[in-house]
Amino acid sequence: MKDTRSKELYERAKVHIPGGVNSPVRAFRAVNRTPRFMESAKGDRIIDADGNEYIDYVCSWGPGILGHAHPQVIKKVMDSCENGLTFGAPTEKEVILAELISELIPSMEVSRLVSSGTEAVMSAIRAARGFTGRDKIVKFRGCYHGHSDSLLVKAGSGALTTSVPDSAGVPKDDTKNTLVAEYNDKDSVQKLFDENKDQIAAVIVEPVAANMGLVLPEEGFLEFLREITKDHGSLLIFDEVITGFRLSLGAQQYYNIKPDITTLGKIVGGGMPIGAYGGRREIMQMISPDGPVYQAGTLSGNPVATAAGIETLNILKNDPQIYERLEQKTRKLADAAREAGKGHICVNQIGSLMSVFFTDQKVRDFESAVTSNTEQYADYFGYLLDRGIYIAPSQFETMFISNAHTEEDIEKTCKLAGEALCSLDF
Ligand code: HOZ
Repeated sequence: MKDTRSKELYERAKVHIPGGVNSPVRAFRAVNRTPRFMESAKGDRIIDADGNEYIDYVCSWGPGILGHAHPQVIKKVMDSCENGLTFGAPTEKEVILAELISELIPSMEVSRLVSSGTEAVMSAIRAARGFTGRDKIVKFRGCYHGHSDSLLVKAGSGALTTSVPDSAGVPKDDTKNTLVAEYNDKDSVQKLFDENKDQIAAVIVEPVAANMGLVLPEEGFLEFLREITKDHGSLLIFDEVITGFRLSLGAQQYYNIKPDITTLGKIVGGGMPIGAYGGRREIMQMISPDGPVYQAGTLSGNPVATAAGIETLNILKNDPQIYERLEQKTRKLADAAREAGKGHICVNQIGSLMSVFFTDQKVRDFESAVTSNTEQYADYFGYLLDRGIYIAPSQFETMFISNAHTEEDIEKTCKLAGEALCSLDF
């Protein structure tokens, strides 16, 4: 497979862009390869600068649930562009999107649109602190909530991939109120509440952790978080930047738990940069201009992004069977990998998300996730890349399946993934 053009572009990129990329995982360092520079994508395929075509299981890290360049979404975006790209003033589309969000995720009675998942989470934390009058927050080791200062503590995703779970440039003072518990470990949460009575503003969690690879909540864990936060007058924040509209409309519907605040990104913008945070009216009334918690943005509720988001959510809403179809396809991929790598790998899967870990342990938290042999992951990645299958260039990200993945492409992937696993030296 030719990669001359990608290599040239990477060399040029390194001159004026840190590490040659605008987001670290894209540099392919964890898989010892040169990043592929992409040029176009349609349906379940993505094409690089050398003309190589791949079946894409990154799906832009989640937003591509309908597949790339869905014609209805593209049409809405084009129509919206014709009318101007940004106004810095309210539009009807923002109202429609907020109504749609609250219809599909009822716990988000009132929501505010921002420009990214990072911004949504940062603002949600501020809202929780403003509402409770408390400073401390609890997060989980290996969960990633964007790159705002107070949340870059024991973070997953790119931070974990590059082995920097705590970032340089973050003053200690900015993280002194961030307490860290273990995912799926109720006792570790209980201990923090015992030690910090009446000081915890919120517990923030990815209801399904998807940034240390995919790690599912064990039975009762999310229920426990709901109870303990309620009992202590703290808020429960579900970071659904990845899971929102992926498992069902939200992970909260999937698990039947109602958080106080939810953050969204990715799918809610249909592939355009957007984020949202929202919750009960009394909490969201704290946000400026109604209340004292300040948060603002010129591109917040951007008309082109809201157009893409509305169309995407309407397509999902009008096709309730979509989640069953996504689950079936993903289960097929997961079962094929389990069979081929029996005894050597752990495959976690839920809805249209999945991860293959190169460990014989059951992966249920950060500690077990990092037992995965990342060199084997790199070999697995390379084998698939060279044969036209594009998965996350990091063990600590997740695979995303879209509605556009055809049965034929799923079959092809099962076969190649099986071969890749058999080729490894376990
Ligand atoms: N670490 C990000 C996903 N969880 C990657 C974002 C990107 O590189 O686009």
